[in-house]
Amino acid sequence: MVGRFTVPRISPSEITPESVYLNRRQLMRSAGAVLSATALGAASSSAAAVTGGEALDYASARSGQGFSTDEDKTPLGDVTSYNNFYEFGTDKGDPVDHAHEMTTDPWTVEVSGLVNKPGKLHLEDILGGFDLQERIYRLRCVEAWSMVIPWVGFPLAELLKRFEPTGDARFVEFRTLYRRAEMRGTRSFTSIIDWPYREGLRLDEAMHPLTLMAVGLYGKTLPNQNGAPLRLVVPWKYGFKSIKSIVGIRLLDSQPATSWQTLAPSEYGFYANVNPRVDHPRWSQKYERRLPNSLFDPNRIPTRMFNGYAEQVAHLYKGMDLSRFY
Ligand SMILES: Nc1nc2c(c(=O)[nH]1)N[C@H]1C(S)=C(S)[C@@H](COP(=O)(O)O)O[C@H]1N2
Ligand SMILES: [Mo]
Repeated sequence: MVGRFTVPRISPSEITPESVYLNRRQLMRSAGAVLSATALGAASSSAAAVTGGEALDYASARSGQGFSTDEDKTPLGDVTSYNNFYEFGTDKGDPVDHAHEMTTDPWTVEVSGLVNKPGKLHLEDILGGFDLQERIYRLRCVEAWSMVIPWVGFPLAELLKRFEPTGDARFVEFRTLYRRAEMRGTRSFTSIIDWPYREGLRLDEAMHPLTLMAVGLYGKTLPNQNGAPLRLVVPWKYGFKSIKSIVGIRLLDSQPATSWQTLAPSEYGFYANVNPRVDHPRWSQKYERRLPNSLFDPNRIPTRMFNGYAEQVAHLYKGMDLSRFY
């Protein structure tokens, strides 16, 4: 149920390479930058390396210039040691200590629901089958801290198109791996989430050119604590929407239940767009703590509407009351 707001319908004919290309051109025009059209060859040739357990080198991923911020990047050490990944515990340091217990090879993502061609993708297909780009995005957690992370990935739209969403598809649901033996946080009696972790997007949000499937960061394979081998990155929404270690993607005609919204609907909405004007009951959202920071240098900066991506995404929410659809 989405109340008064009418969810835009996207017909399959609109989900064509051409429309994605046009969206991309619009985005680049608004960002005033030109995306390099250099094709990437390295991804497919190095796919074998991942099955061998070696760290991939994505140094040759073309840069998604029109999509990237030039703000100072958060150092790799902070990006990989200050994490939220409740499957491994609730402390920020738990994922770096325990996420290595998760095996990510082999890895399969099942795409189902309202698609003409349901099926499975293996990690090799993903790494070899998409043109990888570097995107330097801001990540804003609802807990009022933020980072700037250089991701390596590809637009989610390119993956969805291959499975051909039907005309009835209006939402996308994502599901994280749930493997109790390898995820100590899911075995904990203090665990509050009804596993597996689930998230969702409206189909037009999922098809937006900023919405990324990340397979790496800082030019290398995604560390387990950051959601290996592939995770969603939706930079204009609070971090909890950017679901990690995805094994299932389902196209639906109605809004899916998501983990945090189910747990505390008054605190976490389905949309979860970064919005300094709508406070969380426990955290003001007007400012954020940009990592790295310290007690003496809190690095507190104002939070921007849609996390600074308003120009690209505000049109998606035209006519919606964002204090109601938080
Ligand atoms: N499966 C899963 N995905 C998740 C989470 C989680 O606990 N489990 N935490 C979310 C939250 S709250 C944030 S802020 C980001 C953090 O991503 P990072 O650790 O790579 O910075 O991951 C999101 N994705
Ligand atoms: Mo978060």
